[in-house]
Amino acid sequence: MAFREDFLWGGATAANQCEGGYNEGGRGLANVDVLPTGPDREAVVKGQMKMFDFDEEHFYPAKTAIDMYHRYKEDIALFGEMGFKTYRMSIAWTRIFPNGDEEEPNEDGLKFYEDIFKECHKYGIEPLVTITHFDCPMHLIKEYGSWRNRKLIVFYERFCRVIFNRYKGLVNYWLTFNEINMVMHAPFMAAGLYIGEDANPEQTKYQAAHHLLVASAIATKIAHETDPKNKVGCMVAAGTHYPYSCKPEDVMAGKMRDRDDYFFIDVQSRGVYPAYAIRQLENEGIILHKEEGDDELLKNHTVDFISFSYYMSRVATVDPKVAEMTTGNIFDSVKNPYLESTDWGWQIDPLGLRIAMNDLYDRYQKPLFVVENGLGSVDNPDESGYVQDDYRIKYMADHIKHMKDAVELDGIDLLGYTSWGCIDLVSAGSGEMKKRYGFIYVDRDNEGNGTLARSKKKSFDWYKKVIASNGEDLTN
Ligand code: P53
Repeated sequence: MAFREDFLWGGATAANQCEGGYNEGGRGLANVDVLPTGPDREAVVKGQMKMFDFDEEHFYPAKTAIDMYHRYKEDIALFGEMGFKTYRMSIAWTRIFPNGDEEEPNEDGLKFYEDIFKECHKYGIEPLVTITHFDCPMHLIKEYGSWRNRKLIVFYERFCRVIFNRYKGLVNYWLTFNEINMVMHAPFMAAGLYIGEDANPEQTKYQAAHHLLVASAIATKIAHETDPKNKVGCMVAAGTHYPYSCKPEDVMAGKMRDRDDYFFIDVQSRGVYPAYAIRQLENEGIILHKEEGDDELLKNHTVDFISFSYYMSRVATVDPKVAEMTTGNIFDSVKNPYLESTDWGWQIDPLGLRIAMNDLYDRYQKPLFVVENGLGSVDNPDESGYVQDDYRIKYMADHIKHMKDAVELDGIDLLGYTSWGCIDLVSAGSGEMKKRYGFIYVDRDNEGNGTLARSKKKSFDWYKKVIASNGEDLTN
C-alpha cells in the first residue's frame, strides 16, 4: 500500500476566509478583514495602498465570509461524513487577543475554538492548526508597525503560550505561519506590513522575516515544552521553478527563484541562515538587526515536518524575449507552453507536485505534509442546485496519483493531504466567492448575495471514496 495506515486525509480552510462574525464574541479587527474585493485589492494586499479600516466604497468579503462562525457544527458534520481524518484550520489571533497586546486572552474566543476542536474529535477528526494564516491584529499594525517591530515576537509568543496550554490534549499538529514566504510578495495580506512610504521595502520585509522566523522558533520551543506529543511544521508556498530552456543561465535563474522560497524553510528546518541568503543580504545592503540569542533559538528549535501548498510549478528565464507571463497569481511566472491553465490562469501541473515533493524531501529529509492543493474554478449548479464538478475530480485525482508515486516510487515520508477550501470560501488572492475549491457548495456570490446554504457537489462522494480506500481508488 502506498500511503501509511494513519495517513491524514482531510481538507483545509483559514479563519478569515470562512468564519465571518468579524465583530462577534469580542473579536478585534485584523489586516485580513480590511482587504476589499475589486481592483484596489492587489495594491492593498501588496502593502502599496493604505487600508486600515473599512470604508463606504468597498465590499469586504471577510466580514461574513461563509458564516462558519455560526455554522461550524453543520460543516464539521459534513467533513465527518466524508471521512476526514484531519481538518486544517486556523485560529483568528484577534478572537483570542482582540488588540494583540493585552495581558489576558478573551475567553469567548478561546471557548469558540475549544468547541470546534471537540466537535472535530466527535468524528475522529484530528485538528491541524495554523496559528496564523496571514492575520495580524489591526491594533498591532497601527501602534507598532506590525512585524517590522520586534515587539510582535513577544505578542505572538503570548498568543502561542495561551493556545498551547488551553488546547493541550485537543490539538497536536501545529503550523506556525501560513505560506511564510508570502511576506515578500504580499506583505500587507501576509504580515500586516504597509510599506507604501518605506525608503527600502526589501530591508523592511527581511527584517520582518527575521522576526517571523524567530517567533516561529519560539513557538516550536513552547509547543514541545507544553506537550511532547506536539508536532510543529513550517509552511511554504511551494512549486519548483523550471528553467525555460536548457541554457545554463536559465537553469541558474530557476535555482535563484527557488531560493527565494527555500530561504524561510532553510532557516526553520536546518536552523541557520543559508550561505546564499547571508551573501544576498550583504550584496543588497540589507542589515538585519538580530539580538543575542536569536541564532541559538533558530538553531535549537527546528520544525518536525515540512508542510506546503502546491498549486502549480513556475518557470524562470534570463531571456527578456520570453515575455509571456501567467496572470492571476501573486507569484508571477513565465508561461509554460506545455501546461493548461485554470479559469484564473494558474497552470495545471500534477507531476509538478511529485517534483516539488522530491525537491523538499531531498533538501530537508523530514516528513512532508501537503496542506493545500486544489482547483479554484467557476461552478454552475444545475436546476436542482447540484454541481457536477468532474473537472475538479480530474484535477485532484491527477495530483493524488503523482503524490502517490512520490511515496511509492520515491520513498517519501508523507504525513497527509488536506485539499484547499474543502468547503467553498472566499479567495485570498481575488476576494471572490466565485473562485470555488470545495466539495461542499455554498450559496453565496461575489457581492454577498445568497442563502449561505451548503450542498454536496459530485466531488464530495468521490473524495469520500478516496479516503475510504486510503487513496487506492481514484476513479470517478
Ligand atoms: P486563492 C496565491 C495567492 C494568494 C494566496 O488561493 C495563495 C496563493 C497560492 O500560493 O496562497 C494560498 O484563494 C493561501 C490560501 C489561499 C489559497 O492559496 O487566491 O494559503 O489562503 O486561499 C488559494 O485562489
